[in-house]
This record gives sequence, C-alpha cells and structure tokens, in this order.
Amino acid sequence: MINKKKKVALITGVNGQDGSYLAELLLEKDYEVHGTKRRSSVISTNRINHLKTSKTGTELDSKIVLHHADLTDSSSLNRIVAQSQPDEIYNLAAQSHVAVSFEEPEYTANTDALGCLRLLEIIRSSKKPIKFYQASTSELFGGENKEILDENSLINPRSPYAAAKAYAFYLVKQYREAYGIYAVNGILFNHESPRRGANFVSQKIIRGIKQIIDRKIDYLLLGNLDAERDWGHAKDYVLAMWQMLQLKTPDDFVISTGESTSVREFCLKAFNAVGIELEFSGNGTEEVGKVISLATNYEGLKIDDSLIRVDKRFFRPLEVNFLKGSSAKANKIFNWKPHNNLDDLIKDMLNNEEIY
Ligand code: NAP
Ligand code: G4F
Repeated sequence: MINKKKKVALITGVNGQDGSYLAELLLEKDYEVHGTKRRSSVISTNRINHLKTSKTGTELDSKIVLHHADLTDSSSLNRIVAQSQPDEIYNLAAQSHVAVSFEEPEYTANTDALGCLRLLEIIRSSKKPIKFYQASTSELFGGENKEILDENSLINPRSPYAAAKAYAFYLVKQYREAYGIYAVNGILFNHESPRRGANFVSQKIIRGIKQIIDRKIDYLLLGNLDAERDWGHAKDYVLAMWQMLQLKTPDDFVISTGESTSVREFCLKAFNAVGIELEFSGNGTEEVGKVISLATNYEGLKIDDSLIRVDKRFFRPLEVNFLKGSSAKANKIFNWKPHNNLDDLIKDMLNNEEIY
C-alpha cells in the first residue's frame, strides 16, 4: 500500500473567525494542520475548542497542532516554520479592526505589514518550497466611488490598517516576481459568520437584537449607517483561500458576492428577520431606527420604541463609503462562487449563537 504523506498547512491566527473555519476545511481535506495563537492572560481558544480530541483541556490535545507565536516576533515565526515544515502557509493573523488601527497604528503596521514580510523572508530562505496565502482585503480600494472593484482597481488605502495591508499586498507580488515564490493575495471583501468578532458591525447588530429582545439593553448605538459593504459568509470565503493555493500559477483574486448593502439596510433586514419592522428618521447623529410594527409580541417592546441610535464615537477619522466586488476572475479560474447571500448570512448568525 502506498503511504501517501499528508500535506502540512500552517495557519497564523487559527483562533480567528477565518482561521477556525479554514482549519476545519483543511482537516476535512486530510491536511496536518498547525496553527498559531498568541499568548493571552486568559485561555482564548474558543473558536477551536471543538477541534480538541478529548476533554482534558490541554491545548496540545487537539486535532490541530497549536503553537504560540506572534507576527511581531520573528524568532517565534522561524521556530514554528522549522517545527511544522509546512507545504502551505495561510497568513490570517492580523490586527483586523479598521477603527482600532487609527488608535494603534504602529502595532497594526508591525503585525499586518511587517508580519507578512517576516513570513516571506522565512519562505525565501527556506530550502523547501512553501506556498503562501496573504489575507488581503477590499479595504485596499478605499471605496470613495460607487464602482465595482476587481483585481485591476486603484489601490487607495484610507486607514492605517489598509495602508499596512497594502504594503503586504505589494510585497507578496514582489516576492512572487523577484524570487519565484508561490505567493498569492486573496483580496477578500467583508465576510461574517456566527464566529465574527463582537466589535464588527454585523455581529454587533445581531447580538444587539438578541439583547434588545431579552431586555438586556434598550437600544443599540451605531456609527455611520450610510457605509455600504459587500457582505459574504466566511465559510464560502475560506474555500477560496485553499483553492488559490492549488493553482498551477500563483495570482491575486478578488472574493466577493457582487452585492452591496448599507449598514442601515443590514439593520432593517436583521430586525425584520425576528419580526421587528423598523423605520429610520432624522439625520446624522439625530437619526433613529424606530419600531413601526411587531410581527412577534416581545414583552416590553412597543411601536415607536427607538431601537437604534447613532453615536459619534463610532465614526472613523476616514470612512470607506462603498465596497462592491466582482469575483469574475476567481469564478473563471477556479469556479468559485458564494453559496450564501446576505439573508442566509443573517439567518445563520441569528440562529447559531457562538459567543466569542
Ligand atoms: P480575526 O477574527 O480578527 O482573527 C485574527 C487573528 O489574528 C486572531 O486569531 C488574532 O489572535 C490573531 N492576531 C492578531 N494579532 C496578532 C499578532 N500580532 N500575532 C499573531 N496573531 C495575531 O480576523 P478574521 O476576520 O478571521 O480575518 C482573517 C484575516 O483576513 C485578517 O488578516 C483580516 O485582516 C483579513 N480580512 C478579513 C476580512 C473579513 O471581513 N473578515 C476581509 C478581508 C481581510 P487573538 O485570537 O489572540 O486575538
Ligand atoms: O464591521 P466593520 O468594523 O468592518 P470593516 O471596517 O468594513 O472591516 C472589515 O472588513 C474588511 C474588508 O473590507 C476587513 F479587511 C477588516 O479586517 C474587517 O474584517 O465596519 C463596517 C462598516 C464601516 O463602514 C463602519 O464605519 O460599518 C460601519 N459601522 C457603523 N457603526 C460600524 C459601526 N462599524 C463598527 N465596527 N461598529 C459600529 O458601531
């Protein structure tokens, strides 16, 4: 019998939203999966606890091999690449919150820009060819105009996060061309899931709805309701990451749904899905979302209650107004298409509470 060696994948940021779904996908595909996590003062493996094989609670007792590493620490990255000997590296770790990047610009650059450089340098000096996936982003485009964005669109970063990701984006191209490394940028548009972090707007709205229904809060405070995003489901998007590393020739690809929806519209849809019809009125920070009808009788909720209010503190110094992508290239080259639309996504997030 031929003993076929398993492919080895290393995922940085395996406990993130995407890292956890990608780990599941690669295990299904019979990979040996290694993942990095940061040391934190509390155990923070919530999104991957289900991948543990028993209930002993040790971090090593897992279907995946967990390593402590930080993208700001070259020595940790060198060590885990030497230990795991990966065929493929998926660089998903990042300070991934755009608003936070305005508050922690230097840390964001160190992690999101230099972290990518550190990994590419390790690959450059490795004797073994290692394929590299870089988690790039639609934030690169800046979204100032209402245009459909693809791989040839202008890069115009509008946050420290986007600037750091743009540095990494160009570096990947450069290392591919200069050193012949199989390195790709997945330019992914917003993607969410029940595992989305609590401080991204989709999850904030979904959790807010549940807290309003349970009467734990009276209303939800949000920032810019006009921003429009192309929202997909993370499960669909991690498949594209893997597909990008299986091609003959490395290239960069946009992954998106091709539909764009405002934050306001997201709220209307999500509240509607639980039987609460809202209407927005007022302008700027005076805008409110009020109940105009209730298909379900929730104790303590009534017509005219203001369930959404706007708070200046959630506005950013610069905003990305409009993002809508075309994944025609990914569809043509590896037949990728999204399987969930925004209504499916909202339903999944409402029905599958996973608290992270
Ligand atoms: P996420 O849930 O925030 O996960 C990011 C992971 O990175 C977390 O596990 C985090 O660790 C880890 N991390 C943060 N700083 C680190 C550091 N200095 N060293 C090592 N690990 C670090 O993000 P996601 O939504 O899964 O996104 C995955 C990647 O895709 C990110 O690079 C993000 O920028 C990019 N991206 C995301 C989207 C999207 O819509 N989700 C779209 C385009 C691109 P802790 O668990 O310890 O915090
Ligand atoms: O959910 P968000 O924080 O996601 P954002 O900024 O689009 O970034 C996400 O998607 C990027 C891909 O395009 C990734 F690269 C990045 O890592 C991250 O995953 O905000 C979405 C929109 C913004 O326009 C924001 O201003 O929602 C607006 N918004 C309005 N009120 C809010 C809020 N965002 C947050 N986080 N919280 C609010 O209360």
